[in-house]
Amino acid sequence: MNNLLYLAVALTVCELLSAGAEVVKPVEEELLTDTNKKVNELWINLLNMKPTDNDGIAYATCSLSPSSKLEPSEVKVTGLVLFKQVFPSGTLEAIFDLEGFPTDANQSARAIHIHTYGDLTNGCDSAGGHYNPMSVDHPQHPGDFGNFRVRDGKIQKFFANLDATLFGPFSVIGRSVVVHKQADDLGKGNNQASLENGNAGKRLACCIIGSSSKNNWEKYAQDSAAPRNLRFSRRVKNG
Ligand SMILES: [Cu+2]
Ligand SMILES: [Zn+2]
Repeated sequence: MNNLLYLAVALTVCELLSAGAEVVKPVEEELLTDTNKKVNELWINLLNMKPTDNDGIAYATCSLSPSSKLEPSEVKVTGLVLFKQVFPSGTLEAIFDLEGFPTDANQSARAIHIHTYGDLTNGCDSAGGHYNPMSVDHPQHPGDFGNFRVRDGKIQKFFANLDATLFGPFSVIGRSVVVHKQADDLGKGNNQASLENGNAGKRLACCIIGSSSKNNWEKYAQDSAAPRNLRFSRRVKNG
């Protein structure tokens, strides 16, 4: 009789334990999922990463004007630089569409960079040096776009894979794009300035990079006047 009683008690305890386990497990899982979600949200908010519009795609527009510090005899460069990047790890795409350069052949290539400040109160001169969040030498800065060839007074270029980003703590939104009078020596000039700015000379034109809707980008993607290699890349993508 005693043995039967022990068995009954043991069975009841087992049942209670397993019932308890069934109750505890989902609660623990829910807690974990909840904690994960909260930590993720915290990171996203902290880094201000997730764009809330455009289906997670960030767009930026920079509308170039000639530097107010230029001599009257200098060329007046205007135009647009457009950026597009898909959240969170897509590479940065950019369209450069600039005009106002001399139209004669044998033009020097022109350097274009992202500079630190979106401050143009003293023309392009108040934009600071190259944006350099990792304290590295030129031309390893995220906005070292290199040299651009001038054709018929214009620069038109599409890039699909740039190093700069529109997301996170190193976003270039609010910083500036500067177009220079000369070519970039790409760090090979054998002096300190070469490792800071590529000796690209006077700042001809600049703009502040601002968040934008997709309108400008989409207009270009459909426009026959879009940079030649953008049209080419579209043809390739569309198959
Ligand atoms: Cu520059
Ligand atoms: Zn640089």
